[in-house]
Amino acid sequence: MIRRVDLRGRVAAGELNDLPAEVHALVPRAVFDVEKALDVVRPICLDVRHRGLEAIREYGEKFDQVRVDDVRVPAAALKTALEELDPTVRGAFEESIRRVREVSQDELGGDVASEPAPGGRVTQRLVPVQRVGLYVPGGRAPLASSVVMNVVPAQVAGVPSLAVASPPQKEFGGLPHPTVLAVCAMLGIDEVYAMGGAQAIAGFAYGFDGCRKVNLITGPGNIYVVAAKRFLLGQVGIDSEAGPTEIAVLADGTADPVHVAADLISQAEHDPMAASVLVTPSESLAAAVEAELLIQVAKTKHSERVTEALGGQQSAIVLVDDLDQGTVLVDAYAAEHLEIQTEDAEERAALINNAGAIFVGGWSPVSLGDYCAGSNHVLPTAGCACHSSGLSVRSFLKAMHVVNYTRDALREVAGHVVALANAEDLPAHGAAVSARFPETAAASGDT
Ligand code: HSO
Ligand code: ZN
Repeated sequence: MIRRVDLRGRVAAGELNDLPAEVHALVPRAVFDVEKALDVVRPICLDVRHRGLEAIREYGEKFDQVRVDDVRVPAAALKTALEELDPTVRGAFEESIRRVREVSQDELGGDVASEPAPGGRVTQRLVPVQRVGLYVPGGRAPLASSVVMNVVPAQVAGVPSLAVASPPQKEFGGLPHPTVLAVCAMLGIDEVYAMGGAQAIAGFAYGFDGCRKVNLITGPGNIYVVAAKRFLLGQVGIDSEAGPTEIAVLADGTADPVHVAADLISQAEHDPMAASVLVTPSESLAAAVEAELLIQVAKTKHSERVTEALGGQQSAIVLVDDLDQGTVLVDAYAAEHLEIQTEDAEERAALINNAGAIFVGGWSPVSLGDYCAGSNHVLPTAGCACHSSGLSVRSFLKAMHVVNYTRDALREVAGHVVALANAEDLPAHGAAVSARFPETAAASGDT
């Protein structure tokens, strides 16, 4: 079901720092060949650039098997979707939205004003990106919760113009999934497009008849969506690349094997390429989780997909000498989601530098974070957590320095500017300052 990697006795304590190099060989990630997908998406993106809406329609027909003449979802369809949303689901979305909004507001921060010299002011102003395109995948299950995770932080950041794209679904007459539409309506988003895949990303990046180009595209997607974002980077801003989902669990003998197994299965449910990794020094926990997996996988709805994910090379139970070695290992692995289910979970979480998000203790499972913790579920995968952050209100804000010096403050530092300009053989830079002080010959630096 899930393979074991036994690391016990293989790494001396003093060699812990070399462990990261081994980790990727021990637990190789699923092959997610974005480079290869680039060959497929490049012509699609260029075609959308040249032929716009008609190209989007044609690719929709080809890949989503449905011809959509009106790519812009009519307001009436959004209204109907909300009216028809199950009240229990609506209540759950409302709570999810409330929590993500509260966390986003707390994280908002504000402008930072400094005065590094008297009369010399530098203010860092936070400015929202002016127009954002949010992508919501269709795929196996419509991830309507991703609408919340993208839209709410963008709204809290103050983004004035937001558009959503989601693939047209044949069974819904060429509209995106009704739950996606209902959540858009709940959040007051009225600009929604029935378009998916690389053609949707290119449509947002270049704009097309009826849709203004956006400045930033966020949201997860399949390998073609990821490749299109990579291809269009520069033309448009993007969030970090999202590959197949990952969960790593660092656990000791105090963890409940029933819960650990359930959590490993929960993320395996997304994708046959999903990675579920348990790292533990406890032989008895490893054995109990293996037994539990057999019981729970047999009963779970998507058991075929889960079995494939757990059986893949990207998933494993890794036995380590002790929790310190396990901590180094999970930190090097830089999982999208890291659960820490140990007696000292909080202290251990503080030692982690690399993870998309950390879930501390036995009562903070990843699926809580997927929907209702208030945290964001759009997180860096494939080890990108060592350099990138998950989506948050900050993803939608740009920091802009505003420089405002008085005459005296400029005169005070003029000599330094001139000296540095001359040192770089850029005397015109210095002259732009000294020209303002003709009376101070010394400040010109070229006497
Ligand atoms: N675990 C996924 C997000 C998600 N789960 C959406 C359920 N719905 C990636 O973080
Ligand atoms: Zn999930």
